[in-house]
Amino acid sequence: MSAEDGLPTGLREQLRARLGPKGMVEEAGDIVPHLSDWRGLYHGRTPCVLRPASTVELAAAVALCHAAGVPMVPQGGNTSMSGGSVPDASGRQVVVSLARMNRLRALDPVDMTMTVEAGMVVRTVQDLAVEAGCQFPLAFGGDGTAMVGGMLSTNAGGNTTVRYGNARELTLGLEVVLPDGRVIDALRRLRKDNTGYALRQLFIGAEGTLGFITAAVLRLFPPVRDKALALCAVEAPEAALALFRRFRDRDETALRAFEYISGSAMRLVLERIEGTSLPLAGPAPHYVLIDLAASHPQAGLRGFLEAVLEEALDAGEVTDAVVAESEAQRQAIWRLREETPEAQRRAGASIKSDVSVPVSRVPELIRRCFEAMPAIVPGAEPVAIGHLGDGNIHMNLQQPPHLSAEAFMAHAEAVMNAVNEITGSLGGSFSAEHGVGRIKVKTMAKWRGGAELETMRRIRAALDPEGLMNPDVLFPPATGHRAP
Ligand code: 2HG
Ligand code: ZN
Repeated sequence: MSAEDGLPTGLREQLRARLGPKGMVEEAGDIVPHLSDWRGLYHGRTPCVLRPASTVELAAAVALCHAAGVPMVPQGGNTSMSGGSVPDASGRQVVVSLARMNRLRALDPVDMTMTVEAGMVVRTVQDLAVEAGCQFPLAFGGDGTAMVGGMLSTNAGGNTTVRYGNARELTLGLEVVLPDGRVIDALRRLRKDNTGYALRQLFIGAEGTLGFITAAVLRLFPPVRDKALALCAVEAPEAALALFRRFRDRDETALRAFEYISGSAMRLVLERIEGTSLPLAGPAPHYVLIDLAASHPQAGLRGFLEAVLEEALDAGEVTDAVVAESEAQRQAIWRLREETPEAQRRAGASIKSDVSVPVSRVPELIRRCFEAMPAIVPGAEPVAIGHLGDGNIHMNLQQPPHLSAEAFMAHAEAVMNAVNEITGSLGGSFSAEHGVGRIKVKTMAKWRGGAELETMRRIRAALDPEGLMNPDVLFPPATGHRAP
């Protein structure tokens, strides 16, 4: 190994020869964007960024790195909320960007499937599906930058889980480059395929610890031909849950998203994001965004939405509501929800917890966390948004003006632990959709320790005995007993 190079002798030349000039980023300035995460929590180093153009090229590069014992960090759009896609500070971990592998391999509107490469941006998947007269329903705030590989490696959920499930439920087949460079080609577009272990489900959500997802067969659905959307003011989290139950009971097939926005989140967006305004009579303690969609062009969703809202107003669940009158207003209302993370970023540092509980426990989660978080950092305001319909709330705390970002972030662990304790007591999960990444490896030991984590370690050891794949995510360092 040459010290300043960070790579074992000869490997750089071998990689150059295999990947060509476009396949490697070596200039320090060009490497920089690959070294930090979106939230600015982690800053690492890497000897180079590999940018293979095909599965064959990637497999060859991985085999070379594997033979040389070089750790690899897969990277797509680099939008991880948990620090899952950047290298550590050692300067030994090679970043492998999937960005050039962004082709559409097949789209079949009869089978309702789309075979895409890992570097395709999720928004492009959505757009191509619409062009073909279908839809790919998975949607989340970062989908204009995030790529298919990251979407699958974190089992992304987002806004439409209530109707369509997570990335897992939307994937029929996968192609994977294993840590030693061998390729699993399981790009089958079958709804029934009982041939042993569902291996694809192992790689989905593995955060790159078991290999590189290079392509996937995604499920498509009939297009949205009728839709309706409302923003509602509600007095209490219990009312938001009651409203969700009302809509689900009247027609659960109509719900496409049922989102929660705390009064504090809405205020931050209105203050920090240009061009936003509240389309209601005045501010409220909590808000709910209801998005309905159907493939039938005359599903009558607008009338249905108004009728159910009328009932909810009579029942006191809703205090004010607006129904979108145009596509522009619809988008403006969605922006009020989707811009919260950006508004939080502009307002300073934030301590984030991405938790889920059974949907019945959401009000208790909100109440208890809103009390517990400021008790740890007096003066700091809880800011919560989330996907109420599937029980996933982003329970965040905003940096108060009287504390520096550093002094505030020193409380991060205590705040996240408090939220996790409450979540755990309600039968929930400390990571709903953002993954474990680096930020929650310790939490993993506490909440998934014992046989569950041990089984994951064994699976990992079977596929990657040297621990070369994304070494710093998911697993807490093994302690004491013999762990594989
Ligand atoms: C969302 O739902 C994202 O907007 C980000 O998952 C949540 O910033 C957050 O806490
Ligand atoms: Zn989310």
